[in-house]
Amino acid sequence: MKIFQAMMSRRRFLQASGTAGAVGATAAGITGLTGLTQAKEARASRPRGETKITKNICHQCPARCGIDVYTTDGRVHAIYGDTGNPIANGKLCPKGHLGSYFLYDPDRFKGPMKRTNPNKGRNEDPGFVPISWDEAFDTIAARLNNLRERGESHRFAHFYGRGWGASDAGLYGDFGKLYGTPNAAIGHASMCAEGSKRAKRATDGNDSYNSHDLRKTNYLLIMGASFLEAFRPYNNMMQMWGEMRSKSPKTRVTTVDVRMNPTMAASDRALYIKPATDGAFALAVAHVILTEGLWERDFVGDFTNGRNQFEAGKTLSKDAFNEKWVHGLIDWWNEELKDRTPEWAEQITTIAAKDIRQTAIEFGSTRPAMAIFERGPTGHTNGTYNGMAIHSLNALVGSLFAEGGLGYQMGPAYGALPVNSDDYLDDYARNGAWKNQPRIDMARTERWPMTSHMMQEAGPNHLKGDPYKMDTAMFYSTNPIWTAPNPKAWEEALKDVFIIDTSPFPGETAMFADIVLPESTYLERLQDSPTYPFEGWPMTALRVPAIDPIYDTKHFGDMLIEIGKRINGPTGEFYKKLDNIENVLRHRAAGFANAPGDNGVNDFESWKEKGVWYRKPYHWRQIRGEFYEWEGESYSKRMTPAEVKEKLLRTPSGKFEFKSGFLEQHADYINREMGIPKERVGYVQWVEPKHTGGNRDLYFVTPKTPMHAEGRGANIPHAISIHQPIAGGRDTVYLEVNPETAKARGIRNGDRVRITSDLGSIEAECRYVAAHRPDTLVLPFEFGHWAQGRWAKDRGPGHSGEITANVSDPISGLASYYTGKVSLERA
Ligand SMILES: Nc1nc2c(c(=O)[nH]1)N[C@H]1C(S)=C(S)[C@@H](COP(=O)(O)OP(=O)(O)OC[C@H]3O[C@@H](n4cnc5c(=O)[nH]c(N)nc54)[C@H](O)[C@@H]3O)O[C@H]1N2
Ligand SMILES: Nc1nc2c(c(=O)[nH]1)N[C@H]1C(S)=C(S)[C@@H](COP(=O)(O)OP(=O)(O)OC[C@H]3O[C@@H](n4cnc5c(=O)[nH]c(N)nc54)[C@H](O)[C@@H]3O)O[C@H]1N2
Ligand code: SF4
Ligand SMILES: [Mo]
Repeated sequence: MKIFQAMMSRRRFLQASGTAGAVGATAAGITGLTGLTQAKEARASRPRGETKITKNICHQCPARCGIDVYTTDGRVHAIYGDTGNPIANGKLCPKGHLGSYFLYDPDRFKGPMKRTNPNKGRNEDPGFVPISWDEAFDTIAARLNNLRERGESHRFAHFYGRGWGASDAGLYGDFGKLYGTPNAAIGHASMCAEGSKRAKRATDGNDSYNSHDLRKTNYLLIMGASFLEAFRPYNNMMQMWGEMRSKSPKTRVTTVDVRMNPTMAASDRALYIKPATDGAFALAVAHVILTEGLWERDFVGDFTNGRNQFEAGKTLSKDAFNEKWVHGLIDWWNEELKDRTPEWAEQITTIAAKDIRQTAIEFGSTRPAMAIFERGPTGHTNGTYNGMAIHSLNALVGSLFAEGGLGYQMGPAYGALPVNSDDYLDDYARNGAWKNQPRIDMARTERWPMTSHMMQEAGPNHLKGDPYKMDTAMFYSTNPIWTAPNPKAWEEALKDVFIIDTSPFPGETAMFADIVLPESTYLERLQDSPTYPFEGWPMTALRVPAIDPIYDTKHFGDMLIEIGKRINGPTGEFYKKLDNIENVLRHRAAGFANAPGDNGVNDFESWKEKGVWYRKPYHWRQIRGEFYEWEGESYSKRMTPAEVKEKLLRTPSGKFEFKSGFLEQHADYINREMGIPKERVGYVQWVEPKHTGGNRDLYFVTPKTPMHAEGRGANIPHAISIHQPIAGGRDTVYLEVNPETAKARGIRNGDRVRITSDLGSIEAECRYVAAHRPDTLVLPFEFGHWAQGRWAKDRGPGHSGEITANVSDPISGLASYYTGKVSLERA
């Protein structure tokens, strides 16, 4: 009898899991399995097939780890780190292994659809009905052609978040130029980490994140960057941590944060800083490096008489110092730094003067040393100035382009596209009215002259009709209706815009879509992925589909090309020649023929096989104050100052600027927006932050955790169930509160609490964490979705974005996510 029952259930299981792509059914079958016997039988009954391993790139964060995807009988069943990928080195963070949950998410969109309910809102069912791809593309193209004919093509906007490379966001430039819209590429950078890029642009002239030579560094000062939770490339950071902390001499680490994160817990010294005051700390460190005579003379220069004359409070004559690769040092000292003593900084940062001095002496006397930072110091209204002060420390100790120091990421040796967009411009593309229109987000206009993107402004601007109203907007891997600060403004804004969403999953933006064009998941698509800043040498990886799309989905790049083909005039011709993404990538890979990768990759086929092209070494090196280029065997080609200015230190002076020419070019704007006297705007300096929240008494940060995948991981059940390992969050996230702070408000561990900002309130469950600053509340980001599938929707506490005001650093445009003050009470 028992045997009969077991056989029955086994048969039922096999029926349910029948191989022909019945993916959702299989998941249900597995859930239905309860006993060990059944599991064993399921294993025994698995049909034997050949296992195929394909190369791919994890999609969950910008680390871009290379993965080996294991597929047997058409089913992806395992993902491991690719041993041949220099970032992954055969390892992954826990999220990487969970990628097949995206592929087999039962809530995925199964094919293109259109909306039937004209009303949009959280509680409106969109009434999606399936349509063909042709109908979808024709509908969109008809709208775009019509806009163009009316001279209103600027009212079409493309929004993107995680752009990967030449096969997706890399196509936007040509689209904008040919079709005629300034809004062809509104990226999420200003909702991400733009502050560090702009701080670097202002000081060393490069508008980019740094590459790092972590293996060789002996001192790391980490300020508001989650090295062991988020800092890019995350998985590799964990590997580097192991190397740095086990080599001899061990890399010493001081971490400055507003809460106890794992990085701080693992460091040699933990310094709790008052939020938004990192600039003051870094200036005091710089002050001590100078007064103690610890600066790198080969890079910075020296006093003409060879004696250190930096003395607190004392101005100096410019002639007394010969600057080498820095600009404005003595002016900076006289105008700002001479008074920035550790005692001064203690008043601002709450970090004891003796700890600041000690950190400065260690940092200044250990070579090579690096100061790194990310969204902590820059997620405030004074973010760019904070970042500039921190980055100045790298110049003072000569770490730029040095062994064990910081560089800039090189791009891949890609070939040209088969067609050149310049040959396909019609009169409208060249001279149409669209040319005089600003971007909808007002980036790079008088309103935000120093920014590259201002996505968070686009929704509110549309709402005001200033500079105009959008007509149609297409979203690629971004969901600002949920991730932007004050996202409810976006819910209002997107009601009367024709929305095209490309997410494979039913996210919030998709709920407002008029047309859904579901993209294939990353395991099903062909896509390139040049590395984010890593070790500097160029690298680009490839996503090779592990299986054919299991639903009726396409690659975003192919959607863009298909829409392009349907645009009237030469634009359509251009896209017909481009044809498809594989063609694009084959032409890009042709560039490898003249620059074969270190692993032998020299064309499209070998790229597919190995999954990654890279070419070491890094091309440039600064050695004891001289810059060299690699010449086949060594860094032997000495660079002239003109070459350094053109290729590396791309500032007006061709040097690292403590008095920033870039900021001085915008003196009127900075003076108007930040109240800094015009003649002082260029200096790396302390600027008071402007917190939102009026008299509220607590800071509020929403940091990333190891299980967090930007805003797109909440539909992975395993990831969200262990999202907050430190505070013990299971299937939810807790609000982490210092017990003193909680008790003063009569809040017990585990109580339901209300967090209130200027925008309103959200509720959460309180968890005592004694290691955080008493004035700072911590609520990891990713929960509180009102869409995004069954595991994400309505789970956990309220959404932190809803109490995050939309204010930004006027210079970088980075949304000040960490700057709003809140109050806390029992709910
Ligand atoms: N695991 C994981 N890794 C990721 C991502 C992910 O989703 N998950 N996303 C990637 C993306 S898109 C980004 S932008 C990066 C971001 O990488 P990070 O900037 O490193 O990450 P955050 O968690 O935003 O913030 C870093 C730290 O700043 C602290 N902080 C807040 N305010 C202040 C302050 O005023 N001063 C100081 N010193 N510290 C402060 C926070 O407590 C936090 O520990 O991570 C990338 N890596
Ligand atoms: N309160 C608060 N808000 C924050 C932050 C914070 O710390 N606190 N962090 C900010 C940061 S650093 C960032 S980078 C932004 C990120 O914010 P966004 O730019 O909005 O990016 P994601 O949240 O990752 O949204 C990705 C969207 O793409 C969809 N998607 C997932 N996979 C695919 C795919 O394969 N193809 C396509 N076409 N779509 C896909 C998802 O369903 C989702 O709708 O959020 C910011 N928002
Ligand atoms: S989530 Fe990021 S760090 Fe983790 S495996 Fe994927 S790409 Fe790598
Ligand atoms: Mo980000």
